[in-house]
Amino acid sequence: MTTSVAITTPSFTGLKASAAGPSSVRSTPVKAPVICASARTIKASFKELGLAVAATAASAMLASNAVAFEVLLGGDDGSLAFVPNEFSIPAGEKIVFKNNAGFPHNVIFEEDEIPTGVDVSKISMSEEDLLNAAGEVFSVTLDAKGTYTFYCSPHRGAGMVGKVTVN
Ligand SMILES: [Cu+2]
Repeated sequence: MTTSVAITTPSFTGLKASAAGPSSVRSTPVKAPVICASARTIKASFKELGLAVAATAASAMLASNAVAFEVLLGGDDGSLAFVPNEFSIPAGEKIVFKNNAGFPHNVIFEEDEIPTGVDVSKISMSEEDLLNAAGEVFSVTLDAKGTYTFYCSPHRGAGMVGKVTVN
């Protein structure tokens, strides 16, 4: 479900504009569908963007259900990890895994560590499938409530594992 409303989801450009001066933020429309490009939470981004924009974006997002939770693949410090590696989201909210550093990465859910009835192949990348370039994303929406464990197959041994709780 999308909307014709131009969703002013924060982007890197938007955040920079915001730092430069609040007046320029309003004129930074970002076309839908948009994922939050920042590693920060939406809430944190709103804080930076200012209340006026936040209110507009929030209502547009609620109306369009365009909220996405971003998880970075590889930490800025070079760690082979999901950032964050443990988080909670509402059922139906999109998770966007984004290649950040130390790639290639992928995202595989543990077959026996996801809610009963969920088809692991429908929410995972395949083992051979890899995100090779910076900024590449894998998105998944989890509808069943419960706890899910996932890992990156190239870096599982290095501890690149994560856990999401869907409420
Ligand atoms: Cu990895």
